[in-house]
Amino acid sequence: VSFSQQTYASRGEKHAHPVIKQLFATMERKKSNLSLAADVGTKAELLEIANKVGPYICVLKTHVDIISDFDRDLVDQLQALAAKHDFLIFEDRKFADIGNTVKLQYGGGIYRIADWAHITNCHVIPGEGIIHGLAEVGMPKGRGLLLLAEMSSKGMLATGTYTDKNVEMAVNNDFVVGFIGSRRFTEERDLITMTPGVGLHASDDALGQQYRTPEQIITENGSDIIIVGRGIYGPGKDPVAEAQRYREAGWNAYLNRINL
Ligand code: BMP
Repeated sequence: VSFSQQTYASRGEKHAHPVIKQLFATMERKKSNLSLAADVGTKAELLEIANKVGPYICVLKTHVDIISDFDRDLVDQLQALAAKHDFLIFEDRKFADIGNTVKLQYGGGIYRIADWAHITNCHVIPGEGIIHGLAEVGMPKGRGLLLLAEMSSKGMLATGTYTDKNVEMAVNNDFVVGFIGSRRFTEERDLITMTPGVGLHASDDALGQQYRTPEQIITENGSDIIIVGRGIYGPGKDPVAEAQRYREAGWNAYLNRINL
């Protein structure tokens, strides 16, 4: 049976990676396959939205380098919210340099991402060394890595053999737990897919983002988690009401899939 037709709970029970085990258990407990892309500019705004929307999500996705007043206390408070509301933290760093450099970027600098992010991601444009460099830092801490096998934006270049190479590298590296992309990529091991570019209606923004619906992504394409940003906190929106709507839409799309 394809992984897409199994429940999150049963996949979690069998999973070899501790982060994904924890993730599937969280998803099942909260009946949520929703990740919030919290692209806000200040510490106060990030903490506020994480606290409000936290009850409805399985993963909080951050871009810490857009926070103007980032500090150590933000990390402490985010970790407290992750414990309080039962979600994981995914720093969407998109590493893209040689193994030795990404090792320094992941473990050090101001952000020290490996200390607090359960999950991060990278492009494999430099070759497999990027995964090995990140793994040296992240594996001992029990972290997981996603590869950007595809992107959601118009004209993106991650297609064909480049996407296939991502899948090959993922299957062969235990530190890799899955992909950013639009669909399920392999049955060789239970590598998850998280999908950005999700809206309740298919549409675009002015800078190339393309939105597809939870049904397209979860039910039809077999992805595991929807990532939603502006659909939840965009102008004029009530983030709690929208998060509830997306959670329900994502979960129903999953129920429809496993009942197929
Ligand atoms: P929004 O739903 O507001 O369009 O936000 C999408 C989020 O997902 C952003 O944080 C963006 O950086 C991220 N993202 C994306 O949109 N497409 C990709 O292919 C990969 C991403 O990480």
